[in-house]
Amino acid sequence: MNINVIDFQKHGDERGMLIALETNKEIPFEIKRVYYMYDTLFGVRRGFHAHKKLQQILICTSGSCKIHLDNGNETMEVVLDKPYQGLYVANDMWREMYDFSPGAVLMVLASELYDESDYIRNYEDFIKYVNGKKD
Ligand code: T46
Repeated sequence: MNINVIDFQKHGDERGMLIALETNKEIPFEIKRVYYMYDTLFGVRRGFHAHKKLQQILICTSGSCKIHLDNGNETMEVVLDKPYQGLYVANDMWREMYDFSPGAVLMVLASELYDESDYIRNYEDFIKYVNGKKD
């Protein structure tokens, strides 16, 4: 599976580090929404859905977590543990997030506003949906 982990440009000096992210520059789409997860406990697994249209960049701005991706044919695990890296997650991709370290913050930049009808929350439905697109 082709996974795109983007290394953002670091602007650092003796005061510390800064990352700047702009629509259609570092981020390959127009950012319409930003949300973030924090206080997710280590044993908790979340996500368990795919999106029909939404594209996202996932950035673990603090601590670490793991992302399980599944395109219906292949799966992959990605560790996010660097605040200067972003994982691009395309549409039609099942995702689960887990192994959040204490204090982890997972920030998400999204290409669309929140829309529950864009979610596929049942794995069998997801497989049918991606297989149906191949016909
Ligand atoms: C995704 C992964 C990485 C809102 O009201 N607005 C929002 O923009 C979002 C994202 C969520 N919510 C509400 C809906 C639920 O009542 O917040 C609650 C938790 O959302 P959800 O269970 O969908 O959270 P996760 O962590 O399973 O998934 C989220 C995103 O929903 C999803 O798009 O790709 O993070």
